[in-house]
Amino acid sequence: MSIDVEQLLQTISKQIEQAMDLYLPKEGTHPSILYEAMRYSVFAGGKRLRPALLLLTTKACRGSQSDALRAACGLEFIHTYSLIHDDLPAMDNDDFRRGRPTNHIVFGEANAILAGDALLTHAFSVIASGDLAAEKKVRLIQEVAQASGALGMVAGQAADLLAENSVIDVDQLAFIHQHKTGDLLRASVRMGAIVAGATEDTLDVLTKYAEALGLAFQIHDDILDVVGDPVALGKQTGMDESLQKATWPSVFGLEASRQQVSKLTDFALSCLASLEPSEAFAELRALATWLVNRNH
Ligand code: GRG
Repeated sequence: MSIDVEQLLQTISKQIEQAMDLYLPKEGTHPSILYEAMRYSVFAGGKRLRPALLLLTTKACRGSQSDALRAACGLEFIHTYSLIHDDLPAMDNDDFRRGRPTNHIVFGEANAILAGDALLTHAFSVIASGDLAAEKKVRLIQEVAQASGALGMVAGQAADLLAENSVIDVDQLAFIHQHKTGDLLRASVRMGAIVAGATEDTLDVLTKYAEALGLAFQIHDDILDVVGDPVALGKQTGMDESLQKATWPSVFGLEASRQQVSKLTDFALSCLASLEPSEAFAELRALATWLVNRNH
């Protein structure tokens, strides 16, 4: 049976958006500009990929979706904070994201910084609340803190900024991709497995799947920045080149980058093939294939 991944992501997006609306402070509350700015970026669309990975992994491991919802929203809050801060003039200086003006263009720089800060910290509060067993919550918080913080996404971002306008080698580029993008995707899958109470063996295999998928996703993203359609992507293309950023295509060329994506995807799929029962992992397989063929 073939799986319609776009449809699957739409269903998950609806579910996640309802939950995020519930967990975020209401807009009319004082100081309302803060909540407006947070909500502006959270509800600006996006693929909801991290929540989808988390929820689908929980489902594949026979866990409960309602147990996974808070962690899934927390991940999307953290992802949204990272995009708001990444777009700031001091970082990538982007005016356009997810098809609309970036947060600082609409709310000003100070409010954009605060909206990002608030989303990051609110994520931890949302994950720490709710009925899940305390030990699971601690593990989830540990996973997401490590992935997004000093040794994870922030380290990747710092290395990325350092690398602007300089020649870097493949190891440095792999470091940036692994931490800036890969760590949060890896955490999404691992957190889904943790919610479901998966065995350590399953967790290890799923981690390998997520690591390969994360790198393939980022290389594909680099490729889209060169050959993608700005309308479909909802953002400007050619930004990496104009910022003189080292990317997979700039180091290896487009064709070798495409081959690398395909090899990594095959490896991710082979990881899932070793897990039982095979049908339970069909959606995660379909998602991996879709991700490296997407145009947005
Ligand atoms: C500011 C600490 C800090 C980190 C920023 C996420 C990030 C790190 C920067 C965003 C720029 C970028 C291109 C990162 C690579 C990861 C990536 C492809 C992000 C976009 O994720 P998608 O495609 O976005 O899941 P949507 O809009 O669909 O949610």
